[in-house]
Amino acid sequence: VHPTAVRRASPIVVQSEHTSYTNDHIISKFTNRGADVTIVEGQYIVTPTAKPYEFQTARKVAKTGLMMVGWGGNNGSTLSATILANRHNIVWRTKSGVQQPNYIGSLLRASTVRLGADPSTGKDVYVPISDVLPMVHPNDLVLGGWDISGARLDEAMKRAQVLDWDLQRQVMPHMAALGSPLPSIYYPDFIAANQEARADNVVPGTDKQAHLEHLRADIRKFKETHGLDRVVVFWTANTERYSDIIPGVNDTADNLLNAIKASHSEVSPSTLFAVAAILEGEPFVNGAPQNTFVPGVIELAERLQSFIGGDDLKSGQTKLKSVFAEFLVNAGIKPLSIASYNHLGNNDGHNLSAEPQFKSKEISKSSVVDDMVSANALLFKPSAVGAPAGSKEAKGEHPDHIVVIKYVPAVGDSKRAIDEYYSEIFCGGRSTINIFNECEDSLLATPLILDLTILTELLTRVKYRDASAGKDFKPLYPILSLLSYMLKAPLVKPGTDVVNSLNRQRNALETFLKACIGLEGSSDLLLETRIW
Ligand code: NAI
Ligand code: DG6
Repeated sequence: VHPTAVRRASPIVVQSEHTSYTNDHIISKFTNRGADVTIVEGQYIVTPTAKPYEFQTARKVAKTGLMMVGWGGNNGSTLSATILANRHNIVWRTKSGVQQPNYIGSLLRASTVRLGADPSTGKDVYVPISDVLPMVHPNDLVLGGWDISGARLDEAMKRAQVLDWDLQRQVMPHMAALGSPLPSIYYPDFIAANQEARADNVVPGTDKQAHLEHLRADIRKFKETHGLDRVVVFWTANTERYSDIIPGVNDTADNLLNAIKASHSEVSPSTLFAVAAILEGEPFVNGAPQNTFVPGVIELAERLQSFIGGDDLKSGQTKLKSVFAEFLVNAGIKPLSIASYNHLGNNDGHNLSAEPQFKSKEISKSSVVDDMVSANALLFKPSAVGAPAGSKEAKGEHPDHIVVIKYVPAVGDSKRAIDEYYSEIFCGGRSTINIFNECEDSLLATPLILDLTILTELLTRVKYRDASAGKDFKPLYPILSLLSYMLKAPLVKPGTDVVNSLNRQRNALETFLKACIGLEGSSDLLLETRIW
């Protein structure tokens, strides 16, 4: 491709032997550097490794639809209204003045990466992350989805009580034009009984195979009606209870498909949606904490090479925890206990006031410090080999960690969260740090749904090959762990470690995006500033 054509079509042009551009693709060479470490008689023997890869990214952004499960909820309606406000450039009055629509809180649309330095000034050059590779713009997403509540989108937005009235008032006709969510699958046993009154828009019957076919037809129809290349199916519906993992039912892909045929009671609505998306070859992202991805779903996604990502949006309290706990442990300070409380009064809080649904959330909120703790054996005794299973020694040392959520209707969507970090410091000293934060829950969550959708679409366009073996390009592994930054309990390739550290998650993503244009990952070495 002629360099001028590249320049016109792309905000960044990499001039290097590692990067080439065609009309259809960006192709890059990347060396994955690491180290093999073995311990021999107490000594670490380290062998640096370097493996060459090539990435091929399709340049044409897919015309993308976002089908939300739970479209009429706080997140679904807020996301729709804010996209419409941005698309139609609606400005509104608040008590503090005139407010412009924006995408603040979106990693992709509102944060930057360092590309390098300007040789004439030596100053760093930063670009929006969304400029690194071609990505869908949130304003261009085609919106749709399902909800067990049939409220039209304008009514749903009003019910959510998240957005300023002047914005609601102006965006109302656009929201009304979106219509009502499609009828959804409602198995009352999976969400709190207090949600029953909402369920006036459900697909009739109890035949789960028929329900699966129904959802697949919905996805196909949405795709056809809007002429879409890609549909991301996104669970932003109520948190479900955990499904039991039962051998013969949901432990393998075939067993799960048979369990759906037999309308087995342990197949949840979210699992059914995931299976429908996978069978349609469209990505599915789980924004809630339940174990939608039972082993059978993962096997099915692998078998059909269909992308999945989850679990549970990491918006406020937990995001801060993944930064703060890492700060303590990496500073050589030993957290002894982390006590997290929050209360909120929206419908999510109402659903979570039931014990089985709270349990799902408690699990996803609790796992977030595990990797930081296990990375520091100087502070926390690792699990003892040979210790009785389930014993304290087998689990290894860990800070006490509790999570409490209470439903307080009066505060609505404005969540209040309190965290106490109680730590051991130098020579037996103690430090207590308390953090209180208050935020509009859905306004933190909404940009994450956008980031997850946009990244997911991008990752379906990236292929790789092992350059040393001269193989053909193939898609990435179906579990998109590169989405981890936005997720509380990241789903990863079975057998690989979960990374919870927010900094490491961002670094992984940034390094990957840069690798796709043939640039090395970010180094803060800045050697030129440290030598003569
Ligand atoms: P919400 O309760 O306002 O909305 C959920 C919607 O899902 C409701 O409209 C409900 O009618 C619908 N629903 C329930 N079961 C359904 C089904 N089977 N099919 C289709 N629709 C169904 O909740 P919100 O605040 O929008 O949150 C959505 C989910 O995202 C929850 O699971 C929540 O735990 C999770 N989440 C929210 C975060 C936030 O900060 N707002 C952050 C992390 C996760
Ligand atoms: C109560 O914690 C409600 C939850 O759904 C949260 O608002 C949501 O999971 C966000 O959690 P966090 O811990 O990231 O703020």
